Amino acid sequence: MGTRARTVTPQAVEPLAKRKAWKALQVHHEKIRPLHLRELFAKDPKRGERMTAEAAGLLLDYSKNRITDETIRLLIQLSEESALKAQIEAMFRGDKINFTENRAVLHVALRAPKGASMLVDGENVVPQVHAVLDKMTEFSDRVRSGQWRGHTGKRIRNVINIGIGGSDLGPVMAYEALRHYSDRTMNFRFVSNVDGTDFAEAVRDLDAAETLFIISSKTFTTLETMTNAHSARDWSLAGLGGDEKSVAKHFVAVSTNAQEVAKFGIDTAQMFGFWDWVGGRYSMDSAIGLSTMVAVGPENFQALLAGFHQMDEHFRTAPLDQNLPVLLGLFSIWYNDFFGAQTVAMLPYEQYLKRFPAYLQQLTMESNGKHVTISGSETSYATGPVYWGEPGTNGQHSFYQLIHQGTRLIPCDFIAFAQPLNPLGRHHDMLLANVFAQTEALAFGKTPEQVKAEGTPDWLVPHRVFEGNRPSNTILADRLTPEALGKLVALYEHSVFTQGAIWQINSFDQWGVELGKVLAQRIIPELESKAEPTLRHDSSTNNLIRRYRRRRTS
Ligand code: G6Q
Repeated sequence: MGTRARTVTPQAVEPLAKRKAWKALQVHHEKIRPLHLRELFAKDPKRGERMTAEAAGLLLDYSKNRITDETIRLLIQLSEESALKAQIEAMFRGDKINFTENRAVLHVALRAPKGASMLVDGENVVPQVHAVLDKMTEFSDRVRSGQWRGHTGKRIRNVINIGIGGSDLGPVMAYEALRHYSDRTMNFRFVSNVDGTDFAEAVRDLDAAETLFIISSKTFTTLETMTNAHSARDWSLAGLGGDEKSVAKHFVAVSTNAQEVAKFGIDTAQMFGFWDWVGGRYSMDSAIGLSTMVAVGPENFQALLAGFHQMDEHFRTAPLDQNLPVLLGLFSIWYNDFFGAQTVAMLPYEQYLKRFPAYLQQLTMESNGKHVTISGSETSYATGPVYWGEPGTNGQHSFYQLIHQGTRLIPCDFIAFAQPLNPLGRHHDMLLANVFAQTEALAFGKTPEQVKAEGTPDWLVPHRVFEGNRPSNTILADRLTPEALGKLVALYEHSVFTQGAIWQINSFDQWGVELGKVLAQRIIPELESKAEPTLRHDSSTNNLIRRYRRRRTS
């Protein structure tokens, strides 16, 4: 207990719900709840200009939130009473804030510039980070230039990343997000699911002689990844005449576990390392990003890291009330804990960000899906909301109906860019017009008077009224560059940190995931055994297993 408290700061152990600002926010919420954004905007003509913050080229417009200056003041006070600044410093200092696993949380070191110093157990880890980056750069250059050849001498045209969770979602999201910058003469695919369809579809039209696999697994023991990796090995060997020597030309590994990598048959000289102070969902800018670097090239990868770093510096140094990740985190707490909102919608108006909501789902929900505080007691308040979303404008033609006229409050984050990567006639103006129109409609709605004035018959009026007062943030950047992507991801990483720090939970472990990793292992032998197994599960599970055994194809 004593050690835990020391790693997190003494203030953080005072129960959240007992803090002055928390209680004041409860009272304040009663005043704010009946206020409509229409009134708030009418009273303050400059609200839309005033309630914005800008950092590293990202503009956050938070004026369409159900807040006043007093709300901001109290939320900032809450972060001060939660010792947020001290907790940020503890992370950057390399304290073991992931105390349930006794680990530092230092993904910020992955993007620290050469020459910087960040310590884990007294050792500066930045040189190690750059040594791996140099190795990745050399490898990427060789693959991209065609110098790295496959077993038969053919050039590598296809790169398949095999990984799952944090070893997949970041690489897929980043590849899709930065596709515009990728080498179009190469194919990049991502296999994660243990469902054989994922692997089968990924390789069905490929030539093994031109295909390189990156096996990405921090532990190198994850069931799905190891199963897919073995199937990849079989497929590759079958396509290359069964010569074991070919493995060296067609497989590399990204892992912290050299022993398991060697056991699999990959020379550890072809292993790209990272460290236990990098959590899976915070690892897309470590060697886990090797496929990203091969796709977009080392320079673009460096730009991505530079973007991350700029947001890190902003988070570490900017005053709390102008700090983008802090503000985003505080608004999430405001809706989650005071308005009782259960979800947040992530709505990027940028087709290249189509996997961004899925990526953020893991980042936010695996980090803050906790109900026990750092002192081991149950929280008396709600923690991590459900994150979900789709790119705009597609979502507008499906689930936005519920956001506009349903019974739930769903705060939304809209993300948009001023410049298109694929200029095409009027498309971009139309896209952005939709962003602005949606946030406007959500905030201001449409009154019965307005609906009537349009000539709507009385009986139809209630159906066509939009009550409005539905909050949103708008994040506007100039252009989706590698640098901008780094800033955006870091923005959400640190917003997650802010929320976890205030909720007094450990955002950096994932015991729920660990459980899943062991549960299936018990059932696999029961499915595979030739003889009828003695089943000791509940009657439902026993029954399902028996039926599966009877009905399966082999
Ligand atoms: C992320 C989680 C989890 C993890 C995967 C893959 O924070 O820990 O999603 O990334 O379970 O783990 P390996 O990289 O060890 O295969």
